[in-house]
Amino acid sequence: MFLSERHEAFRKEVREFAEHELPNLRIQEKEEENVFPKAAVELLIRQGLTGVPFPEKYGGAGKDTLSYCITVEEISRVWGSLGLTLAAHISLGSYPIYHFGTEEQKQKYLAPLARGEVLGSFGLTEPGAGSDASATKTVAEPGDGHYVLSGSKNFITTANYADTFVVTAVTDRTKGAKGISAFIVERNFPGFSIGKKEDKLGLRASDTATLVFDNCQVPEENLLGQEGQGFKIFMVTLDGGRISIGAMALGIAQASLDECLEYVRTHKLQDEQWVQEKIADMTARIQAARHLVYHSAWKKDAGEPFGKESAIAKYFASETATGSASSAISIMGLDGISKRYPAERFFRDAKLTEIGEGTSQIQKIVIARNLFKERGLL
Ligand code: COS
Repeated sequence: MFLSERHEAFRKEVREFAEHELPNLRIQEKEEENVFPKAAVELLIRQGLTGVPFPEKYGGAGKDTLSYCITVEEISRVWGSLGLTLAAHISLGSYPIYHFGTEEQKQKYLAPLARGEVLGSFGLTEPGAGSDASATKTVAEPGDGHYVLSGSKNFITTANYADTFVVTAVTDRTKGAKGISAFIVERNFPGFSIGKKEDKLGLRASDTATLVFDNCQVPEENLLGQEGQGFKIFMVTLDGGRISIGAMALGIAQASLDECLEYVRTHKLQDEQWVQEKIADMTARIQAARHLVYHSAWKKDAGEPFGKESAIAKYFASETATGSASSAISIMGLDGISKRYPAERFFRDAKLTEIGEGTSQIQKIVIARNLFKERGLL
């Protein structure tokens, strides 16, 4: 895909930052020890990457979605956990406030998020509401000037380190998806706490934990959008978020290929036809995935519907990431599974991209439903 000089220059800048600054932070150790990369987040803030796609008047960098994709791709190429932390902060923790928030909410919450003064998080998933996102059990009862939230959310990215949480809760049980509302919750609201931290297969330095609402008092003015609009707000947010998971998958896939090429060079495997076949396959799929991810970003920036394209991009890029990471290990043999090389980390990290922000199966539902709607079948 043809990128403008401006985008190429931005990629160069982010790549140099990621390649030179991040490896000093002992990535492998942090991953093994399950430790959140605070120092790396500080570097993202210093580099001005915490609000890439938001206007400058809200503390952002005023760039487009394509630049944001490039950012997540290049960071994830070096450190998947940091790429995920950034993607969750921007696409999930900040974007719904930017798109659906009042001017007051944007000034109060979005600006500090975009400037990196605080981190954002997003609470949708519950023990009984994963793929079936409208099965939310967390409730929000209206009180005197506030709502009272009760329930819990699980597998929430950056739960222990975020200050602002955008969450869903049921305000009217009789209305199904249309009875769900969205709220902005601050970490220090009474009745809100963080529960169990997950110990994960991959992306171990990214923080994942449970949110607990025990009669949590949320001021009325922290309702995001209108009552009953929460499910749509979250679906629209996920349409955009899936572009960034596609970009993250692309970064991991590219990292696997780059690692493999270095191994082929040092082990003189260039003449092996089976190696050529695997490398060719990885290269073709990565190139196709890159076109799909950038195309969905371009559609979003052009103001066109992009939900089908982002689902296609996420589906294809995430399966490309797991496939590339697996092929890299096959080429490297036992070295591929050794902790002496990062290939095994890419393999473990890639799997989340097929699951988070909607599994591959969910992406296929979204793709088919959108297509049916376009063709008048639904
Ligand atoms: N944009 C705007 N509105 C949307 C939408 C979107 N992308 N997707 C759904 N809606 C609307 C529908 O139009 C419908 O409203 P109307 O009744 O006014 O037409 C309403 O939301 C309900 O939609 P639908 O009937 O399609 O909902 P389903 O319960 O069938 O769920 C899926 C649809 C499966 C696509 C949804 O539950 C989903 O995305 N699940 C995966 C959730 C996920 O990604 N979780 C990851 C964890 S968060 S990191």
